[in-house]
Amino acid sequence: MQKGEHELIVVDNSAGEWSSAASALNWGARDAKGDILMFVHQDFVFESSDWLLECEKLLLETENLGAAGAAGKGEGKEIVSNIKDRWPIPKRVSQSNVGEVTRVQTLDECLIVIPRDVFARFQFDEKTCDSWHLYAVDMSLTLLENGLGVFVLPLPGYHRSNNQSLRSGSYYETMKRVLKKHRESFAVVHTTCGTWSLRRPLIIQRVKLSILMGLMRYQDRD
Ligand SMILES: [Mn+2]
Repeated sequence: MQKGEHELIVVDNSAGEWSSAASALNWGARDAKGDILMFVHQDFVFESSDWLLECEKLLLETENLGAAGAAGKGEGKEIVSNIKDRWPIPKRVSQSNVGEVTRVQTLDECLIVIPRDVFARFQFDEKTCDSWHLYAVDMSLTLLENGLGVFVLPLPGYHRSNNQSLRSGSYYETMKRVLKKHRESFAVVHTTCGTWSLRRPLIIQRVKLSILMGLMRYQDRD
């Protein structure tokens, strides 16, 4: 159980009521009462009981806050995060440790925190992100375009996920629309699932990435 005042809103899509994460999460936020909104996957584990308190403290110290998350990617080589993923054997998503609130370009979807007043101006884009992917990436880019900062929090956690999204066709369909939407503002988009150029056709980049993933899978068997 988490310490600190909070309200839990469970968005249950087991009956298929929503056709996208963006629409489900926008619905969930509609009646939320807090000043800070946290959108978190059902398979994300807070590994300490004061996670929310720590998070709130860090957010209050962060100036020009647009959004914050548990994992993100900027221009650096590695993913910025202190969390682990993979199931059933956890693995750190990054080799280096984050010691402070760190600026990134985009956040991973596993956890994204947005102040209520920011969310009043920018909801998740249900048209661009009409699948289950990239809604936090798109939100991050929109916030940057509007002069707000996007940050990773130096907090631990465990995302019990095996990152299957890169193998789905809807991921690339959504990515195509995200890149098109933001192509005036960014030459390159860095995500926790890879870096994408807005100037080269996506299909070429997709082939390259597939080859890379094939090699990684091969190495994993060692
Ligand atoms: Mn997940």
